[in-house]
Amino acid sequence: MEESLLQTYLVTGGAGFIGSNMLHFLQRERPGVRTINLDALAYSGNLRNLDGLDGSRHRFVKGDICDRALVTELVGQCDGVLHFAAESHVDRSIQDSSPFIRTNVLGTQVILDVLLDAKRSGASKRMLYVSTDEVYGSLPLDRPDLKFTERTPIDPRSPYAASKAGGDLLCSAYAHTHGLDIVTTRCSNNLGPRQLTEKAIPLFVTNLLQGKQIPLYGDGLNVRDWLHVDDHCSAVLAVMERGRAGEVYNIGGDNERSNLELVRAILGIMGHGESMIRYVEDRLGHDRRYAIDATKMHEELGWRPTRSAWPDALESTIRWYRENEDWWRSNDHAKIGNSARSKKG
Ligand code: NAD
Ligand code: TDX
Repeated sequence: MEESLLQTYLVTGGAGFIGSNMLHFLQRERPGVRTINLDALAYSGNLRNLDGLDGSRHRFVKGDICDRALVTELVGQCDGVLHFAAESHVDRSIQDSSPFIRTNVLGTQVILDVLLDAKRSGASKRMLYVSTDEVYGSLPLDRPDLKFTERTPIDPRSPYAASKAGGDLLCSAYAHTHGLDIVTTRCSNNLGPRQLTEKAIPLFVTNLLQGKQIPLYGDGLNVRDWLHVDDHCSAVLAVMERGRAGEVYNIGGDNERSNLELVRAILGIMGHGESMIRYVEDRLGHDRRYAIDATKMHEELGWRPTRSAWPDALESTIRWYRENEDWWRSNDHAKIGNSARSKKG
């Protein structure tokens, strides 16, 4: 897809963590692009995330991606779709998977059907589906040589990952069967501003800011591959503009840390000792290790992370939470990990 042909993107889930960072990123990097932001303002959506956007280039529409009439109307007004909207928290999917199936599978199907209608009427539009590395399942700790590539078989292990894999597979099926112009990204764990306090890093940091302990699941040795959200956004833009139709692109920062290493780094930066760690009952089915091989992004699209250097990315993220207490206090209702788990031993 030619960059110059894209005038307006429909961004779903733009009031959430990554979607809102994408909107800010687009305004900085692509002044000619306009955005329509379709977001249901679920518990995870926050209009404050849109503060600072230039309203002449951004329009917010409160609505559900499962609302076919609304999606049809908005797809009619755009040149391409960046599909971020989702139920995104693994622990919530363990408590109740219904909203995950509805939004992540059925909502994605609605958008695909609307794009199919548009194509049949002669208006083919590209969609980028924001998938996740979690669709690949889990890697063992004793095989550091193994990483997920785009050819690794899908093997989701949480209801969240299964619902994302459902959307992901529907995208590839519609691309194959109907020739829809779909590109898919599978990114590793993001950190950065405006992430909800239910997720590990904001939860840990804001707990410390309130003098509370960090709830660390299990033995703390599970490994995640951390990427700054701005690097995720630059990768999404590269794939949207230059990715090949029907292809999947892995996105990651080669930045693997065990949760214990992550927690120790946070404690060090924030000036606390290990007494602030509270080992708690493990997450059910807790995936041991995620690690992304992003060679295809490097070699085919020339993309490289520029904001994910460690510990700078962690330090700047912690600084954001220190400086935006109003924001995270207004999101505190989202925390579930802390209260839902009992102390171990
Ligand atoms: P988030 O939970 O912060 O935001 C999700 C947004 O989607 C919210 O604004 C919410 O209101 C909106 N939404 C939910 N259901 C909706 C519906 N039915 N209709 C319209 N809007 C709806 O999530 P996030 O962390 O920003 O993740 C964004 C996307 O990136 C998701 O698809 C997620 O699977 C994917 N992803 C996230 C990460 C990560 O580390 N957070 C990593 C890889 C991929
Ligand atoms: O209280 C906690 N204690 C803890 O030890 C929480 C909330 C998490 N953890 C651990 C679980 C994980 O190993 O920290 C790690 C990160 O947890 P989350 O922030 O919940 O992320 P994760 O489950 O890895 O999934 C994230 O990355 C992939 C996003 O939430 C997904 O949306 C994305 O697809």
